[in-house]
Amino acid sequence: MAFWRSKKNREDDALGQTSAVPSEVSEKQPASQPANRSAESREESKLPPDESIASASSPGSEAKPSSGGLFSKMRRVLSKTRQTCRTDIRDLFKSEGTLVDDDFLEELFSRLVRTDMGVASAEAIRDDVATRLRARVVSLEEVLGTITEQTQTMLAQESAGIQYTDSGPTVILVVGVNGSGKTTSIGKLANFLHQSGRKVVLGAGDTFRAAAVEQLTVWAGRIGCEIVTGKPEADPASVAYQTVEKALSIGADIAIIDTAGRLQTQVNLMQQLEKIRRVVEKKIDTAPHEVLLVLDATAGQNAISQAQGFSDAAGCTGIVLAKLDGSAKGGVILPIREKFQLPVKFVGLGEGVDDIAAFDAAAFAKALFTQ
Ligand SMILES: Nc1nc2c(ncn2[C@@H]2O[C@H](COP(=O)(O)OP(=O)(O)OP(=O)(O)O)[C@@H](O)[C@H]2O)c(=O)[nH]1
Ligand SMILES: [Mg+2]
Repeated sequence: MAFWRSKKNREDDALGQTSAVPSEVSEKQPASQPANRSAESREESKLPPDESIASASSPGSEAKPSSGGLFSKMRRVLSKTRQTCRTDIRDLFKSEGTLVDDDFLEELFSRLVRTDMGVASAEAIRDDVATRLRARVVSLEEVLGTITEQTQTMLAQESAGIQYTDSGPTVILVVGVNGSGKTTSIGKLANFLHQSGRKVVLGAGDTFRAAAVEQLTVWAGRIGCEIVTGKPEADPASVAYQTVEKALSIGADIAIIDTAGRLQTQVNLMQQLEKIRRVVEKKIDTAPHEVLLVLDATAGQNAISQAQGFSDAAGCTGIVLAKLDGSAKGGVILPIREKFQLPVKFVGLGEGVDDIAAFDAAAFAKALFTQ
């Protein structure tokens, strides 16, 4: 898709003061594939499943988020949300068609709210249906077509892809609450960028858990990209610094830095993110070029409260909505788009290496409501 290759200057982001350069960082070449890992240790370290990783390099796999593949994949992962929607809305229709009156509109509204799209979005869709179809006898397909169009309008956004720098490595910081899907999303994104010919360096900035470093190391090994790891409990900012340094020294196109999960209410940890930003900026004054907030789609409306604190505190530039495949709450993307100025850049469609797609409003709206 075109935007993967577009190079736009990022918007200026106010960062704090610079700080001392941290130490205690080691650099590693990509790790070789760990052999015969037990299911138990895989669970503990949240390693990606073997079969999905194996498909990463298999020719013909859907490694690239192309529009055609994207739509069918999106349709598949949104099936839970779509089933809820369609079944609920279909119940409002008689075989010969149904009159769009106040009762119908109120029923439609309450059924839309069940997709976790939130009251404001459901109201907007209901009002659009009222404007266009009131007092007419309509079919299910006609109403769904109207809803799809309105949803697409509401999801429309200007920028979708990564904002690449004009020169030097593009630095991407990945943040979010615990378990939202950060490390997995990094692995999938890194794989896609690597496959599209970009040189990628990963930074294992979650130094709290040894398993977190191992998880990212496995991804790097399988993808075949470089990774920078710190000693256990090293300062995450030092890992971030060394990751950017490594990216500069080897002429990498992209550096993606993982961070530990945190809540925006954890002041120390949020300050740590600030420090990471400052040290990264010390190396490249326009970095980080992207701060991606990973949200868990299965959290539904809770994902929004997660986003609210983070988007300001961490200076986020975009959202990755992970775990859409497991969610019947795909509608949550509507209030996310409505409440935040942040574009949704990627959606996570599963745990496999190919299960990430660039967000496409039209495909998403269609996959939510059409058959
Ligand atoms: N089904 C599905 N599972 C996902 C997706 N993304 C991540 N997961 C799973 O969600 C769990 C947590 O993912 P991680 O990537 O470890 O999440 P994290 O945010 O890095 O977690 P912490 O580092 O502990 O904060 C793992 O079991 C992943 O396999 C997705 O798009 N779909
Ligand atoms: Mg992680």
